[in-house]
Amino acid sequence: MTEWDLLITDVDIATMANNGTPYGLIKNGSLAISEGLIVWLGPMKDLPNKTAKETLSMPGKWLTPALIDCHTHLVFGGNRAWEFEARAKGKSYVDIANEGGGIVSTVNATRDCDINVLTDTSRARLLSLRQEGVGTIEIKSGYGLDLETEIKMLKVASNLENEGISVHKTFLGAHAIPPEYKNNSDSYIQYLCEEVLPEINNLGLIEAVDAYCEKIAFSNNQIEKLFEKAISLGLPVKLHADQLSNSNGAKLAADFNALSADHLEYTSMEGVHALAEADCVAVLLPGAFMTLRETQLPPIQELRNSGVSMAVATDCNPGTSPLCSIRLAMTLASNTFNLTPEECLAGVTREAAKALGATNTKGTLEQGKQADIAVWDINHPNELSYWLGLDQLSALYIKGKTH
Ligand code: DI6
Ligand code: FE
Repeated sequence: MTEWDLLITDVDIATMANNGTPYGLIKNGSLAISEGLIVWLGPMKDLPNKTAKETLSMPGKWLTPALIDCHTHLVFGGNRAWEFEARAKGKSYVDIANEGGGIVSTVNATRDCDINVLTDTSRARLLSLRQEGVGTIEIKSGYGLDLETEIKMLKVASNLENEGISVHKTFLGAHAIPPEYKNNSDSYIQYLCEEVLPEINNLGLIEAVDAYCEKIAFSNNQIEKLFEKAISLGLPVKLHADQLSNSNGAKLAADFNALSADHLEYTSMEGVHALAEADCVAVLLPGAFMTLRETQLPPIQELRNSGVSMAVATDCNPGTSPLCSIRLAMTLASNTFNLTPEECLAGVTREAAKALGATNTKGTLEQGKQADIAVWDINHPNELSYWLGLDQLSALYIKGKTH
């Protein structure tokens, strides 16, 4: 029998597998890696008598799955600090959007941005996430709103894979109505369905399609058209739903078997039941809730009671969530949305993998899964949601390699 590539011993492991124990805990365990996969894990006492090319004893450390940020708009030009300032002086997000600020101002900045500058500024945000243990990230397009710039954004997102993080790319052409289609949003949706989405899909640049369902963005009807097109191309969908008002977004997402419905502050009980029925993940975005000084909480207890999977993500974007810290997203999910620390960690591992349709390879530490592993200097994984701003990452393995 060939030897293992790497054996890690004398560690506590929060596998996050649903095995009936809190955090899927293995006390005093060890974990073996070969060819980028987890090939064995369990208590030290059960460790098979097998050699490894490299063995690392890590007493006092904890292993968790590498973290997953399953909802970001990390690639964008410029920033909107001036808008943040205007909100501090009392303006609302909707007022600013209606006055020509908001998403459209980032669209202009992204269209104008040189691809190298776009890559460098986006990389800085990505590295902030990686240094906190993020091994997989989802990145949406949606600040181009024309074929050329949407492609530019998605190419930048692809290039960021060179930083050792795996990137899931999502087409969010239906993010806002671009200036060229002002008062003609139906034609814009038609343009997306007939030209942009098929071309971007042909280029192999995306794994999913998202849309923004809101009064200031697109109607349920318009999104249905886009989703029908996505499904016909074999692409799964997800939705920004019920963030600023209840527009039955959760139900719309569920009707299309969406991977996830995201935000959900204004989701009704009917929406919660629809998510449960469709096994659609609720992605909670406390950074946007905090930045918009929102007061309407998502229906957390109802989601929990109905058995809806809950993920947590940064929503990293220049307008509503300039958040480049997944650890802070976890803390906010606990302190603001009342998630338990275990739900927060599951929300950025197991449930985030589900939101990306990646449960076969990621999200838990189990035999056969990809060796995406974060090593922490902590006494218990509840600390990962507890500290604000403490760097506790000791190492990050992606496909079995350290970064
Ligand atoms: N995600 C989004 O796409 C919008 N809100 C949110 O939480 C707006 C992003 C923006 O203002 O740029
Ligand atoms: Fe978002």
